[in-house]
Amino acid sequence: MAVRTILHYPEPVLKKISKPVVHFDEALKQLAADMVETMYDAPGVGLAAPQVGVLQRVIVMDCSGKENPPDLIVAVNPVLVETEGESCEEEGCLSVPEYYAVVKRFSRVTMNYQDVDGNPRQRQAEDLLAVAMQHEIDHLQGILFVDHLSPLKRSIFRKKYQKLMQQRDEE
Ligand code: GNR
Ligand code: NI
Repeated sequence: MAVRTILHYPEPVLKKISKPVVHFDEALKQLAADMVETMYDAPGVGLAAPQVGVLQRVIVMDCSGKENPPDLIVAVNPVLVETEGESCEEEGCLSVPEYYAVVKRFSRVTMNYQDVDGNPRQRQAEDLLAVAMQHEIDHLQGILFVDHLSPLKRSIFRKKYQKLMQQRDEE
């Protein structure tokens, strides 16, 4: 297992559409294990394969928090099959460091997916886990949370982010 490097906006790979997984082999298990390690190391509540430069439909999540037992979900070829309600919560992204914004999402979702052995699975979620599922599945479509902002907020984001990255380079 290894912690992989997380790519940052505006890295072009983050805008690409990921391919369905067809081979449930050792390489997939290695990728999933590395993604889990990278997510916990960050730390983050989720991670999608394109964030480590792999354009395959694999996401990992754990929204259990520090106080509770772990609730690790490794989802291959995830799809939302039911969505309900509306929620507006502040989001961040490991690929967009130091920027946070409120995004409108579904409040409850049902996700169908496969485990690393290819077995079909289903998971219902609400609250943070529902948001994380939508955020991670977006990554597989090349969509970042900042793509959901209004044009005005996005242009403010771009300016702020440019400055932030300039500051980082100067340090
Ligand atoms: O760690 C993360 N936290 C988070 C908080 C609110 C909404 C979504 C997220 S996902 C993010 C990790 C990440 O970037 N996953 O792609
Ligand atoms: Ni993200």
